[in-house]
Amino acid sequence: MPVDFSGTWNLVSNDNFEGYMVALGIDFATRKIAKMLKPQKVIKQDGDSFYIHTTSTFRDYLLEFKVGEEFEEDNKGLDNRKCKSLVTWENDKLVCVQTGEKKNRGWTHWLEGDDLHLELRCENQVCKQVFKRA
Ligand code: VL7
Repeated sequence: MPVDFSGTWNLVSNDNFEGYMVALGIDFATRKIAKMLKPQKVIKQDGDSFYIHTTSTFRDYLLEFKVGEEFEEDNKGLDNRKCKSLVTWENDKLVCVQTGEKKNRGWTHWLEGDDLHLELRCENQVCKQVFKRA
């Protein structure tokens, strides 16, 4: 059975989100609000087609892609930098490389038990998020 990330997921831990946001150049006032948030992710997966909607009381972000197909990402409402993104499978992990102005930018999703894990990377910063099913 291939891995299926579909579902509604609530953030339960968020390690070094501050460092990740600093690396992205997010201003102090925005960081202060952003780090209080408990975002929810709604993921719809149909084979290699993904819809990932991250929502919060402050901002939300929608990403749709197919694994193996590079796309333009605008990061609207986040750092607003454009990049070229490519998501691939590495075994059962979903790995995104975001090529652009920021070095070493990307993220990895995987399932562990019934939890959804997300590692967000930018430059020398790694943020680790864990989500539980709503
Ligand atoms: C998306 C936030 C910090 C700006 C607001 C914070 C709003 C809720 O890209 C992401 O996930 C991938 C993988 O699931 C799918 O797009 C992470 C949150 C990153 C970066 C920037 C702070 C302002 C948080 C949208």
